[in-house]
Amino acid sequence: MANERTSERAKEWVEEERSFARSLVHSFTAYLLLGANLGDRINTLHRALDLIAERVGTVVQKSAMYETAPWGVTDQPTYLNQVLAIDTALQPEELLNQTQAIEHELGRVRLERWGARLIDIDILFYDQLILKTPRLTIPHPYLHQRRFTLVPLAEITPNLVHPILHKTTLELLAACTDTSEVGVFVTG
Ligand code: A4P
Ligand code: MG
Repeated sequence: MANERTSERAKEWVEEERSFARSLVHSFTAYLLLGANLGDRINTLHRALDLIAERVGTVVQKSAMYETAPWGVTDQPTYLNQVLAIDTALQPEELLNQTQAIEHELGRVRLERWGARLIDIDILFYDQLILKTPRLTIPHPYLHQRRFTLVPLAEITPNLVHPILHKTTLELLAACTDTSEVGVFVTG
């Protein structure tokens, strides 16, 4: 009993230390899209969120989980998608390193582009940064073409302005010609 209390207190200290350390460094707001269409999709999204909170930064907002028709390669199972807003001190490339490590840890195997996967984590925005390197394009180049991204994004940040297209998430959604089905996922 006493041991449990001590270890609970130790965990609280670690968390306090972490948030203090974060408060000393400048943090950035990044939006991440999680997608899963194989295996136990709900559990995978929960685990991804936990690992992101542990290694990437504070999860400040999360959308509902959405059940979405596959986009690109349509002959594959439906996806669960979710968007997270995180405060992170990581630089963009470090953020990608972490999200890719989490994908690997959760069993992601890269097979076909746009094909079925246990987990995919895309970086949608990183503050108002515009970046194009061989490894990383920010904002995500397809985000404005996909309802499975725009609908959950609009739920948590309808007025965020795209730094290249100069439109809010809601305006991008209104202009989006994608008609694939996207609905809030209801369990049971
Ligand atoms: N990369 C460049 N920019 C980024 C970024 N902003 N975020 C590079 C993340 N990665 C970025 O990605 C390929 C490479 O993109 C990475 O090595 C990274 O250096 P990947 O995840 O290995 O391959 P992929 O996901 O098959 O290709 P791609 O082009 O990233 O596809 P998307 O855009 O991720 O689309 N339908 C529904 N309903 N829901 C989905 O979630 N997802 C996809 C995949 C297709 N259809 C879908 C969904
Ligand atoms: Mg991807």
